[in-house]
Amino acid sequence: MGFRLGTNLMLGAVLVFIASISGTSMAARIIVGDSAHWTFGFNYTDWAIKKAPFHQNDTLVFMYDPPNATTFPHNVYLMKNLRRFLACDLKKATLLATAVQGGGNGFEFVLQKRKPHYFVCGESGGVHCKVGMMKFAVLPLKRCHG
Ligand SMILES: *[C@@H]1O[C@H](CO)[C@@H](O)[C@H](O)[C@H]1NC(C)=O
Ligand SMILES: *[C@@H]1O[C@H](CO)[C@@H](O)[C@H](O)[C@H]1NC(C)=O
Ligand SMILES: *[C@@H]1O[C@H](CO)[C@@H](O)[C@H](O)[C@H]1NC(C)=O
Ligand SMILES: [Cu+2]
Repeated sequence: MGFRLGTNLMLGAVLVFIASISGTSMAARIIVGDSAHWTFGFNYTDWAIKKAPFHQNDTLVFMYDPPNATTFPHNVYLMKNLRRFLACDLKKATLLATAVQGGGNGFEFVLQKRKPHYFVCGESGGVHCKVGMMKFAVLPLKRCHG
């Protein structure tokens, strides 16, 4: 069995988002990881907690260089449910962006639905998710106008 790094914290992060109530009127373009971009070993749970709340129609931008001889490949998956997210189990996960789609201006994902979204990097059979902390949950909130 693999690591179960930060399982309770992941759940905690989800609850923090559910508890949040607030809103702004403009959809935001949010670079995942800010200047760290989408990379192995950055704590995306911590990042997401500090970045919350997210809102419906905000755009997440995943930036990662295409793989070459000296860099690791990354990708972006949307996990099926919380249980699979916590376990870094890629079964039935949806591939959103391949290893080459994070280049240039990055891969953009619009948070259209007000439901939990579980993002992970699926590289190395879940190792980037389990060991590299490349996983975070987002619950977009309703945007309040005025
Ligand atoms: C990642 O961030 C969370 C939330 O701030 C923190 O509780 C956790 O200890 C961090 N994980 C590691 C491995 O540092
Ligand atoms: C989100 O964007 C879509 C398409 O631009 C728009 O139809 C919808 O009203 C927007 N929803 C919110 C809550 O802003
Ligand atoms: C691999 O990609 C990195 C990041 O884009 C770049 O800094 C490096 O020069 C590249 N290495 C090679 C051998 O192309
Ligand atoms: Cu990765």
